[in-house]
Order: sequence, then structure tokens, then C-alpha cells
Amino acid sequence: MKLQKLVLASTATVLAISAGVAFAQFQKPEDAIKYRQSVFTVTANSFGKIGAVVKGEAPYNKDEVAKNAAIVAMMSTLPWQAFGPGTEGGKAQPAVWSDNAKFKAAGEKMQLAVVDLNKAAQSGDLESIKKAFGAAGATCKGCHDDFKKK
Ligand code: ASC
Repeated sequence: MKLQKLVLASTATVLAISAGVAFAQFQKPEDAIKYRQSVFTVTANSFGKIGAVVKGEAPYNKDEVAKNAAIVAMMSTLPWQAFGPGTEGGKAQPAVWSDNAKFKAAGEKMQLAVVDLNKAAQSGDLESIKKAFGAAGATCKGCHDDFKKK
């Protein structure tokens, strides 16, 4: 009985601590919204620079594309922590929270696709970059269709 109480109390403490951490990460929902929108802004900027090369609108510079692909890959790990409970709003559709498993799966698909893009970009093979860019762009669009307000 005593042990049970101890376990319950410890669990409550752990829950309280993690809730505190989650709260401390973003003071207000608007802070989470600003954070994730900033991450997507930087992502779209670098992704767009690669897109210009892929579409033949800008010359191919291996180092530039490699740098931007690395930025996209790193950025892709960041926005998810800012879609926590109670941070509804911005350009996010309610489905992010009501169908969270599907949203998470879409985010993971994007992260895998941009890892592929980064590998291609570091290798410097433009044909692989084009293929990986198309696949990555499709994961952006897939998620936007279901989870981003028009
Ligand atoms: C971009 C960008 C997106 C994606 C998406 C792909 O360059 O800003 O959100 O590509 O349009 O369909």
C-alpha cells in the first residue's frame, strides 16, 4: 500500500515536471505559433533556393545547394515541438490536433525525404538532387493539403 502510494506520488511528480517543462518551452501559444512559422519560413527559403536550381532558374552551385539542403534537413526536426496541446492557431488546421497521429506520420515522411535530399545534395549529383527535391516537395504539399489553412 505504501509502495503504491509512493509510485502514484512519483508518477504525479513526473507528470507535473513534464507539464512544467512543456509550459516553460513556450510561455504563450502565440510563442509556439511564431516559432513554428519562423522555422517553416527559413525552411521554405532554403528549399526555394534549391527549387530555383532544380527548375533551371538559377545556376547549379554544389556548395550552395549542399548548404541549403543541410539547412532544410536540420530545420525539419524543429517545428514539431511547437505543435503541442493548446497551441492551436496560426495557419494550422484543427486536424493537426484532432488527427495528430496522421500529422506526425506526415511530418516523419517529410523528415525522411529531406534527409534523402541532403544526401543527394552532399554527393553533388544534380539528377539525384532533382529526384529527391521532387519527392521532398510532394511531402510538403501532402501535409499542407491536410493540415495547413489555405
Ligand atoms: C516550396 C515551398 C513549399 C513547398 C510546396 C511543394 O518551395 O515553400 O511549401 O515547396 O509548395 O509543393
